[in-house]
Amino acid sequence: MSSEKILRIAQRLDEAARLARATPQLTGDDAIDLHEAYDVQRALVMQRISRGSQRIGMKMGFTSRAKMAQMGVNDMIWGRLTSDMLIEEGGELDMSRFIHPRAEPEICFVLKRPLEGSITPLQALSAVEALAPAIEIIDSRYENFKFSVPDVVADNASSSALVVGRWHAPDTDVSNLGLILSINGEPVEMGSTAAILGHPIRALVSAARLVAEKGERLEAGQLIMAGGATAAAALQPAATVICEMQNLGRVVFHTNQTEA
Ligand code: OOG
Ligand code: MG
Repeated sequence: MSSEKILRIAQRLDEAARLARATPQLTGDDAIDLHEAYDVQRALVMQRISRGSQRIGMKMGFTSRAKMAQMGVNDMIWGRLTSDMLIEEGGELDMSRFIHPRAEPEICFVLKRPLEGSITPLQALSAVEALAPAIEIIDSRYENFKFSVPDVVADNASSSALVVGRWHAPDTDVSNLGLILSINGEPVEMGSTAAILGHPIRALVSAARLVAEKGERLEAGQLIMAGGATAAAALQPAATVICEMQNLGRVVFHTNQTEA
């Protein structure tokens, strides 16, 4: 594919994100395959970095049945996280920056050593500095939150913001922790960290393998989001969103008064 086409699509998606205005799915001249989609994603994230954002890690997508079923997708994907996406725990999300944001409960790992290629869960764990309960805020840049797998990969796996809770020791058992996502005091999603590939550490194993396919590695200091354990919940203005995880504590953020 021509680099001109990659740049054109990256610019289209970058603009949709910056203006918080949905764009149609990639069809016709802008239709792409999965390989091209990751090229678009890289170009898109480079544009953010050229505006002053820093790369802070990566996220896994569709690591649970609940997420795959909600979006009608069967393949794991990944995206790049940048510093502009970080929301302070207990902080406020400016809804005017988003199109149709949704929140989902996740586990976040921070690495103390790089990880690369084909590794075992034990090797993955030995590179973890700490882990935390987290909420990812996703916001597809496509109309009606509808996409094919290449579409969503090009759109940096819908990533838009993340809130990370208190850090815990890497040997904390996160294999099967109950969790509740609630909005304004109402439980909206319930599940277990076991929904993430049977054990969230497997998301880290997959992350190392998938980035290696693109010639990258996971770096020390990077945050790795393991993927949503439940379906994602739509966000409204003036809401308090809490994810409570067994043994790990709660993660909170608020949405402001503005409409998305
Ligand atoms: C794509 C991103 C998927 C997850 O945790 O599974 C994802 C989407 O659902 O829009 O972040
Ligand atoms: Mg996610």
